[in-house]
Amino acid sequence: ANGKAATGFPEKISEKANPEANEATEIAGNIIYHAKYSPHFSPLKFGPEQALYATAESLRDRLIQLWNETYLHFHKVDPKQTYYLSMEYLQGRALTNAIGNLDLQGPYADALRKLGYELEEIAEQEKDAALGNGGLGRLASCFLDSMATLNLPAWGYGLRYRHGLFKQLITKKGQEEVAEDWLEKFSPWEIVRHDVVFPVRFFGSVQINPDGSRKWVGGDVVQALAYDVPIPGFKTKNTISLRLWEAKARADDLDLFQFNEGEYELAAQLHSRAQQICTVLYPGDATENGKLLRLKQQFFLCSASLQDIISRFNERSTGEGTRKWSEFPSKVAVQMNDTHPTLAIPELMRLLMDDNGLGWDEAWDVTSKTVAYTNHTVLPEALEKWSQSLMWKLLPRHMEIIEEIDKRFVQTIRSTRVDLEDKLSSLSILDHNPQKPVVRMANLCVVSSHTVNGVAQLHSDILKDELFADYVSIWPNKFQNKTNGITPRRWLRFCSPELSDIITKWLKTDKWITDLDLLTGLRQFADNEELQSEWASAKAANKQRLAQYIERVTGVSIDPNSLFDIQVKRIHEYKRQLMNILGVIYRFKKLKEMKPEERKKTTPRTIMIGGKAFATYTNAKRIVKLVNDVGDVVNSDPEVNEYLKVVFVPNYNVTVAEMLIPGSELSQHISTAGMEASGTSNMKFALNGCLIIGTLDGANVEIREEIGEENFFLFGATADQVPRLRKEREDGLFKPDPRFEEAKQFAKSGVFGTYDYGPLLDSLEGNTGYGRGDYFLVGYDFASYMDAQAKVDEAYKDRKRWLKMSIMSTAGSGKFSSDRTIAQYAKEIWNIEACPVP
Ligand code: NBG
Repeated sequence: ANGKAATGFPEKISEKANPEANEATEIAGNIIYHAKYSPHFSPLKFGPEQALYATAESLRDRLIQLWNETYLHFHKVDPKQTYYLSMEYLQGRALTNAIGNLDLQGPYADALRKLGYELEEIAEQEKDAALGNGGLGRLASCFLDSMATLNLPAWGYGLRYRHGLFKQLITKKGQEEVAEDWLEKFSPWEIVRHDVVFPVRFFGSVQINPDGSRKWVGGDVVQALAYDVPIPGFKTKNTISLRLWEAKARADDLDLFQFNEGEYELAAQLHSRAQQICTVLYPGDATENGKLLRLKQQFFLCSASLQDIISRFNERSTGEGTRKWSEFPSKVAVQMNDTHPTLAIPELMRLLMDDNGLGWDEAWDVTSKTVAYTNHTVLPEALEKWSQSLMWKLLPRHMEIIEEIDKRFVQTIRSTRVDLEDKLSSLSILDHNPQKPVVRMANLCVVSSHTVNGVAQLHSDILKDELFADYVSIWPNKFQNKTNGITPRRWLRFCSPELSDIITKWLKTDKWITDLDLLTGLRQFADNEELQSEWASAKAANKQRLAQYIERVTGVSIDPNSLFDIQVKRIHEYKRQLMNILGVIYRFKKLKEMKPEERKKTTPRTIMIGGKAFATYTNAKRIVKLVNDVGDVVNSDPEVNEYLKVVFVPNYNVTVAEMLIPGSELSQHISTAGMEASGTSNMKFALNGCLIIGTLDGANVEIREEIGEENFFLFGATADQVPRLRKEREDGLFKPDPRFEEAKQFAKSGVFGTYDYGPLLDSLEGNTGYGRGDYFLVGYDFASYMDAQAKVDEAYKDRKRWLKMSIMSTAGSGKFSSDRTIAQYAKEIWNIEACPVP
């Protein structure tokens, strides 16, 4: 259906702008209206792409209406509002989600059919908004969906990156990165707010006024311009905002004189410097320039968002003079998603003191009652530390404030906690190490926030017992756990409609979509043959769809009757994709050694691995290459490829996940215990009836508790054993399992091509000069991993048992709704309440 003529619109449908259209003919009329009068393309064609934009714009009308109603309602009621600050959002596609949340699925499908299209075909045209890296960004997006659905007065703030996360190409060389271009044409979902503009300063100096007050002056000033992405709640009017900032120069920043002299680049240098800020997500930070740019991005987000928050606080004051600043924390909660938005702390202090005349104590009281911090990792390399000299250069006034916060903190500890004196060098915010003086952002967050939380119980315990243990002794009540969650709308209702319908049928209600604990009602039917057979056919349909997708993007044809085993996530050594592929290598070798009759008794498997490696992370890129090389050999081996296929799924993103997860049967969450803060794809897989093979790490622990240990393939060391095992490995006391040695040898033997895997595989040795000496304990866990895999093969042969386990997985996943997570944040951290639009 491409290139339908716009002149061929059905005559009976009258074109009409109509934000309230909710039946098929009206909707079709609204779509035609947009195709004709918001034209973005030449007028004669109405191809799938044109249809996407016109359809999106018809929805946008409705979203704008709901957004306005929500805004006005919040304005009138003036509730306490939460602002979620995040450098990342992984929104994915928006069309299906908007139609689903507005409950207009049927009418939209009919409307498009009248215009000659299937809704799915149109939805396929949309690009992912990938303004994030991985779990942390997708979590932020799930949270927005839940905030809107729960009618909470809450907004997200982020940056409008011109290019989101890179597109991954797989070539002979392995992973190659290409710039992604989600705004190539434009995004139909964003609304530019030309009246919401704030100045953001960089560099400059601190001026001391005669009255002793201080002011940040000079330097470069860029403008932050707001773009709102409406976030509809599920079956509610409430529609909130993801406000994304774009950096712009001011008109008079163009040096007309220079321009007319022919010095075009010089004349526009302020413009181009402003533009750099939002050009890409996570610019490389190996160079000084790269670091400076990242710090600019972080500050830009914080400064623009806080100015906006403060202006809304003032605007909502109820007429009788201006508001008292002491009221601020009862109207505003700021949540920092990891340490990236830490600069919100000194920026709020600065705005309160220097622009609004508050004294230190008053400003500190307001700030520390307003901000809260979520930690998302204990990996030392991910705990941000910024060079003090860079900070002094870019943000001189903020460094003064940070020094003062640190000084006061140290003084308080010295005078009240002599026992902590020798811990002060690690507790303080500023690290004065003469080689490399830095600001420890996590410490600044802990000292300044009223609440600090981890993202799964085990992770929160590690924060309290290890990373932040000394702070706990100072502020025992500051630390909380908020186990992550995922939105059941996108991750079940919309991505697997077949399974959803079965669940609704058996539970006799679709209320589970907003009350996910109701899924426990499936437990009583887990053995029921009728449910099992419906369940199996929904899974089979999803597998079929996935197999077609895999063939289309990789050319590899996979058997829909084989066990679909998936590991998708960022490629990182601690996530141990290397252990997975070593297991595959071992399996391949054994299959090769078997007689044909023996092979027939094995469980055929298709192993899919996907994920992006950070562009400069060499070992991660080697892993990608190894998976691809193994796949090439295995998939073309006529003896075994009936029993084993290995596929690297390219360019993993939200949309690809929506295809993979419903078709999965086994998924791997196999990080070294203690290293994966939570994981969230584990929740999505379990919710879709996929069984998990995993370690006792992150949220795996709680998932296993909820779905029952008999429904989880557990292996590996526990977090508390890890330090001892690392030590043993270092001391040469570790005796490897023969299977581990055999797999490594085979990998090195050249069967998988000529690429030199030496450096990668050597990282698994305990005693090389390479460095970490199997820091991630692949060697130690390999034996129990292979044993667990053997149990998987056995369990899969028993179809009834497998289906029961699958149903039990879904039935036990209620806890992992982000509605539950967000309700807890709202009550236990933000102190906000629902504010439904009447
Ligand atoms: C990631 C963790 C995941 C966790 C997500 C969301 C960072 C810094 N952390 O385990 O690695 O699920 O955050 O909390 O990206």
